[in-house]
Amino acid sequence: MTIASSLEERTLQLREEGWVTVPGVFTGSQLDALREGLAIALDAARSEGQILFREGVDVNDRSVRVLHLLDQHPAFRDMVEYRTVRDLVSSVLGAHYLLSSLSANISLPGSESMGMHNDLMAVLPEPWLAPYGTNLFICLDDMDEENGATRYLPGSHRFTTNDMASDDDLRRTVPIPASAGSIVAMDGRLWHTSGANRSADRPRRILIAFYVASFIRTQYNWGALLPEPVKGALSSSLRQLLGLDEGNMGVRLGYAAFSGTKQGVDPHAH
Ligand SMILES: O=C(O)CCC(=O)C(=O)O
Repeated sequence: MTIASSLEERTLQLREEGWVTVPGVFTGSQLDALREGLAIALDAARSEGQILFREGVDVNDRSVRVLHLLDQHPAFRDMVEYRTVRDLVSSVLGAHYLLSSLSANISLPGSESMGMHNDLMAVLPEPWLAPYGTNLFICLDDMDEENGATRYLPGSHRFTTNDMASDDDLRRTVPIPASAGSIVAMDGRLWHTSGANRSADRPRRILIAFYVASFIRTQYNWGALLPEPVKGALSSSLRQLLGLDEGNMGVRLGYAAFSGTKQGVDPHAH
């Protein structure tokens, strides 16, 4: 597959294939800051006794999940707002979306593939008729098949119900290799999993930024989760991205009655 290089090409690939890789988004000091932020967040999670192995999601404790990042380092706040990131998200979700969660999966040698899933199922019951969510995987290390690159099932962003998936799917998945600093963006309907890390000594760290259409309830209750001093220092656009001020009152779903015109508007349009 050729690399989509313009926003239009990326939007098209996301629509047609259900995913796209954008190489080299974070480099140099930005990438270093994200890695530093993750190390700090991991230390904090350990010292607070947070559970890093998510039983029922991952197979063994070689998959280390860090669930709280946003308040741990400014690099994360900058990252979720970064222009390339927002352009990618808008290309799937349009203008009205929220950050549902921001976490990390550190896949250590010996980690196994988690269950096959799409990400919309975490926030929305089937049928999944439109890409009401998009997940961005921000690679902090090079990832390839050996160290557990994310794997996806081709064509599965067209599955609308759970029973369109089968036990055989994992075998038919394809890895998405990506270099450190790249973003792998996925349509929330695409079925995927983490790859097994078969390397001897190559951990694979990714940040997972999941964005949802703004009528969906976010996985994290940001208002309750973030410490007051952190919330107080957020930019207004970041407050909006986290749904801190308006609740769901900003949601209009595009219906004509709210637009003040007689023109019908497709509520599912993006
Ligand atoms: O770690 C990966 O490659 C994928 C993680 C994932 O799909 C998830 O946590 O939902």
